[in-house]
Amino acid sequence: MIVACSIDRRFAELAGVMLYSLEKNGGIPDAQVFILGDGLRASDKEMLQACAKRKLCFIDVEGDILSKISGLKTTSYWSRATYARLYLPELLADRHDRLLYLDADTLIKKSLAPLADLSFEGRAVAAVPYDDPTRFNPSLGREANTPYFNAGVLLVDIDAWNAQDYTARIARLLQARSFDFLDQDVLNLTTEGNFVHLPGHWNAQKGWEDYSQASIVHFTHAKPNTKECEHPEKATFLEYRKQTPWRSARLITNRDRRIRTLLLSIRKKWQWLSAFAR
Ligand SMILES: [Mn+2]
Repeated sequence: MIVACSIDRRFAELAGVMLYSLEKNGGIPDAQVFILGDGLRASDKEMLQACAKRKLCFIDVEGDILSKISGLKTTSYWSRATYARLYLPELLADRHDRLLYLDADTLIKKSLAPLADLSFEGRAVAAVPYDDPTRFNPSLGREANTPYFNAGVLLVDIDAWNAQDYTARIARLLQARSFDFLDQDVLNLTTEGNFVHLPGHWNAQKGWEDYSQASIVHFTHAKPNTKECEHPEKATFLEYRKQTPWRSARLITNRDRRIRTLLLSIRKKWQWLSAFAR
């Protein structure tokens, strides 16, 4: 099994703690771990590597991948890193393996080994469906009860994905229109409700009743490195964080985040302008 996470600098801290939790509790020491990074500095990569026991494989979002996604709409929430991950199964086509995509805002609490054995039943992806898909489907112009999954924990059968040309279908959708839940909407449209339904403990989101039963906790709302987060698993996050280079990082406030996002967008515009001038 291959594990992958796609981030820009703002998510390095969360990704670092996620990686630490993966090493501590994930139980898949032989899995190769890819970090798709948009604008990560050498120092970010060193800090991320310090969270892991195994050697991480960094892929920079540039060149070929970047040319595929440049021109697509990005916002402070939907970064280029979000798009880049959609190209991973194509990039790893020769691996004939399964790919576990994890959001940076997840925490691994129990062994992931069962996911390495799970049967895809001929489908290309496995994910945790929302109890109520009706809030997502209408804007996608499809039947309200079509199963719809959260894309923060996504298991992909690389061969089946490529056999069904998902990457090309995704690229066409992204060019054709905009979406409320970008990559998640696009992934759901592409699979057309035809995915393996994983039990909720593989992606325990806000409102999950008992986090001691969760295999993967997903901080879908306030992030655990922020002041305002009141998530029951924030304490676990902070405990794990003590074992990473972010051990003494300050908890982020709303104001910090606005400033960071602004600086990042200025930097990106600057890069774009200077590329254009060349
Ligand atoms: Mn997430």
